Amino acid sequence: MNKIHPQNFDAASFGSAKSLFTAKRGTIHNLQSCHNDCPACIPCTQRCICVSAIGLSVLGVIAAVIALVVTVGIPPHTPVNRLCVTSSNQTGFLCDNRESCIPASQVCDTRKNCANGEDEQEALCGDLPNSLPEYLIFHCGNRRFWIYADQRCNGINDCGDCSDEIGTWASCPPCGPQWWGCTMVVFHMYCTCIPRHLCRDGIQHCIDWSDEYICTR
Ligand SMILES: [Ca+2]
Ligand SMILES: [Ca+2]
Repeated sequence: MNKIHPQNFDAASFGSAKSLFTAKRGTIHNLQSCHNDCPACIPCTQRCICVSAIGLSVLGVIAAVIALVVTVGIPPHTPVNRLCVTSSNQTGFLCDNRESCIPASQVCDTRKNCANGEDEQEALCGDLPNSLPEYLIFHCGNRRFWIYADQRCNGINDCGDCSDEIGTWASCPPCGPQWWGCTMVVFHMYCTCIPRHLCRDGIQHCIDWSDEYICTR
């Protein structure tokens, strides 16, 4: 015997109604949760609350960054390569502002020569000379000693053995017009060139006395 089914019964509709009921229950639950989390946010769903919260957070961060930039200014970018040449043609260190080029010997001398003091930062000065970039250093003939790169070929015997002035590695040019060339000097401060203002000053600087008998200021 065939069973008689209700003529107006539709399984799909039943499923939809069940889904709708479930969805409505979920909506009610979400609204309650929404109300609990944010009483001022009615009507909205839980998703709206989450999206709104994230949106507000992002806007807050953006506003804070803008306020910081306006107040403090745009922070300078650290130069990738700090090697530079000073106005006096010396090897130098480029500051964060990318404009100031300080002589190598002003790095890690305990004075802040760059505006932000980046020439005295721990990363550079913590383990001298190993913590310094190689371009800031000149290794003397005696490898136990080192000087700053701008002390090479400056006329002064910084290494103590003149390897920074007359050594092969120094490769210095001949004495400039403000200097007088000796074959060898008496005092240890200079190597082969002495400042011309020391010529004929009554004190022997060159071994051959040329600074007192030949040199002219
Ligand atoms: Ca310094
Ligand atoms: Ca020197």
